[in-house]
Amino acid sequence: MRLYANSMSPYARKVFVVIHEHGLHDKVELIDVNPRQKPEAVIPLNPLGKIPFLVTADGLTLKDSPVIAEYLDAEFGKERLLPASGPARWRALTRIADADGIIEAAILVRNERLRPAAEQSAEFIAWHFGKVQRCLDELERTIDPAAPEFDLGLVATACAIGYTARRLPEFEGIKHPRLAAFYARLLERPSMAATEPS
Ligand SMILES: N[C@@H](CCC(=O)N[C@@H](CS)C(=O)NCC(=O)O)C(=O)O
Repeated sequence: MRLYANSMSPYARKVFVVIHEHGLHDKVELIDVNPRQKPEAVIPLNPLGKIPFLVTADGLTLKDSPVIAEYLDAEFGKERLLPASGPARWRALTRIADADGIIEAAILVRNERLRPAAEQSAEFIAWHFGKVQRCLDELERTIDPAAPEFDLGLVATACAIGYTARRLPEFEGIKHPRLAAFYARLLERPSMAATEPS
């Protein structure tokens, strides 16, 4: 299989964790690509121009990090990281949706801030920043940093926390104490430590 991704992508990090957890390095070849810098490597296979996407051994092109992560987990994992059914599955999927929403809003804020100052919209930044802030505040209230669970929902949550801490100065150093403890706990997992962008 070929995984088109980028080692800095917070979405792809979920997929990297699944690969690590299930020992799939021999099965998945990483094509490290930045779609904006090398669109010709991405667009013919994925017209959306986004990474990650996975070309399977059967020639299927799977897109969207939750889909790819679930595919690798369901097809190749022994102990599932995404529960197959029941409340634990719906909780994990909702955590993934929230985490990806945090990342999406954080990317929009960051990209807007990278534009020339005179062209930036303070309203746009505030709207998307508010999403990140509220979701992190909610996580701070609800997450149990000491709970011993580990599933794809929590991996996604940690990927979002790690991304906001790296890319939005307001959250650098992980300002929420329970989230900091949670992130530190997940980093004890070799798959999380190995996939932390440098
Ligand atoms: N929902 C997608 C989002 C993927 C995504 O936006 N990836 C970014 C890289 S982190 C990208 O490819 N951006 C280029 C673009 O949107 O044109 C997923 O979870 O895989």
